Amino acid sequence: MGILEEISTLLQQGRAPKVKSLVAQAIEEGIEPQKILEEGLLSGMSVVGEKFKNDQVFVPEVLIAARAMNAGTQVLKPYLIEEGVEEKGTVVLGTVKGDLHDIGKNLVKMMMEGKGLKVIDLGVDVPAETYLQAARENNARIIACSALLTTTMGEMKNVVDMAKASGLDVKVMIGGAPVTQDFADSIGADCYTPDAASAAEAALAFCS
Ligand code: B1M
Repeated sequence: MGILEEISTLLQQGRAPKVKSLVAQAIEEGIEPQKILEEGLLSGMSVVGEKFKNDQVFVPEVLIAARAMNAGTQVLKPYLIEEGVEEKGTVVLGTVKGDLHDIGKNLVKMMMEGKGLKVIDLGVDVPAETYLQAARENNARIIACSALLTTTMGEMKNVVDMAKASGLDVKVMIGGAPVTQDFADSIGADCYTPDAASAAEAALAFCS
C-alpha cells in the first residue's frame, strides 16, 4: 500500500497520531502537500462520508476521523501557506447558523491566509448579523460563508440580503459540499467556489 493510501485508511480508522506522523513522512519523501491533502486526507474523509450516509458508521466514528483529519492538516499547514506574504485584505469567515461542520471552513482559512489575507474566523453556527457586525468592525472586503447541510444553506441568503442592505462595500462568497453555482446565483451571492484553493484565489482577486 502506498503512503497516501495508508494515510487515507488510517484517517478512516481515526488514528490521529499515526496520520500525523505519516503526513510528516510523506512531506519528507517529497510528496506535494496538495497531493497529500487531496489523495490522502480528503480521500479518506470522503470514504467516511459515504459510510456515514449509508449508516455504516455513526457520529462518534465521524468525529474521530475528523480529529485525525485535523491532525494531518496541522502538519500540512506550514507547507500550504506561503511565508512572509504581506497582508492583502480582510475576510470574515464562518460556518452558517445551525451548522457545526468546520473542516472545510478551516481549510478555506488556511488557504486564504496562505495568500496573505487576514482571516477573522467566527467559528461555526454563525448568525447572519454576526458576519455583518464583524465585517463592519474589521473593515472587511469579504464575507465568506461555509455550509455543509442542505437545511442550513438558506442562511446564506440572509447574509447576502443583510450585506446588500447594509451599504457596506463587501462581497459575499459562499461554498460547501451542497452549494452550487446555481444556488449562488439564485440568492445573489457574489461568488461561489467549489474548493478551498479556488476560494482563496477568488478572495485575493476581490482584494486586489
Ligand atoms: Co455531518 N453531514 N452531520 N458531521 N458530515 C455531512 C455533511 C453529510 C453529507 C453526511 C451524509 O449524510 N453523507 C450530511 C448532510 C446531508 C445533507 O444536508 N444533505 C451530514 C449530516 C446529516 C449531519 C448531521 C445532521 C448528522 C446527525 O446528527 N444526524 C449532523 C449535523 C450537525 C450540525 O451541523 N448541526 C452532522 C454532524 C457531523 C459531525 C459533527 C459528526 C462531523 C463534523 C465535524 C467537524 O466538522 N468538526 C460531520 C462530518 C465530518 C461530515 C462529513 C462526513 C464530512 C464533512 C467534511 O468535513 N468533509 C460529511 C459527508 C461529506 O461531506 N461527504 C457530512 C471534508 C471537508 C474538507 O469538505 O467541508 O465539503 P467540505 O469542504 C470542501 C468544499 O465543500 C469547500 O472546500 C473544501 C475542499 O477544499 N468548501 C468551501 C467548504 N466551505 C467552503 C467555503 C467557500 C468555498 C469552498 O467559500 C466561502
